[in-house]
Amino acid sequence: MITLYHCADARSFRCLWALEDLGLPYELKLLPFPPRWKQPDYLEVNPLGTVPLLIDGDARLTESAAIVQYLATRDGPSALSVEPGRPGYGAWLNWLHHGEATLTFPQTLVLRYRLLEPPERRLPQAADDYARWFGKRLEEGLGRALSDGREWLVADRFTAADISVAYALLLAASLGLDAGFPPSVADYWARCRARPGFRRAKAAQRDRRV
Ligand SMILES: N[C@@H](CCC(=O)N[C@@H](CS)C(=O)NCC(=O)O)C(=O)O
Repeated sequence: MITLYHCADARSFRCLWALEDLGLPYELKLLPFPPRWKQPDYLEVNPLGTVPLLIDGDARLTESAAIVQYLATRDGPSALSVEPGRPGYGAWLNWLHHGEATLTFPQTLVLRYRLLEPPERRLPQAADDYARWFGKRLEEGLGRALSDGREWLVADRFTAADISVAYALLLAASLGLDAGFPPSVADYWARCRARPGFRRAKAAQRDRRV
């Protein structure tokens, strides 16, 4: 049985969405955020204190993009994978990791220095700079890619790459950065939110909220 440690709408949402989309059985451990303060015994399970943590037999993974890739390929080719040697394989991997490394990372600085730190430790200039940095990368990367009218990022179908990138859009919406989405990105984000797997993942975290 796969176990996923998760906080509502944190990066572990990518993993929950992939589990739901693939229809894999799993146990969900829903934690309060941030677990290192609100559930310190979690540090015994994951000394990093971060979510996601996915345990599957002897596999222990703590990187959300790697987990989505792992789940998509765990049992061989799946609806969410693009296989080595197939058209779009390189683009699939690149978008999968772009979603975290390029589109989510700058937003965590906005989150921290605009909202999470106590007022006296906030850094409006850093938060504003990284909000702009995110906006530029979004426009130059995802916005430009979608301007050819494609529905999904690779292989003419919804894949794990879309899950990874769409999570970055979810976080942007929660930070109020979605007002700057180019129209093609706003439409893509609406398509992603309408996916049955996205809705089931949202319901799963809602039903088990602590
Ligand atoms: N690169 C990792 C980052 C994991 C991470 O930092 N997760 C955040 C939630 S989105 C977290 O657990 N933060 C709590 C903390 O750092 O104490 C991933 O993609 O999973």
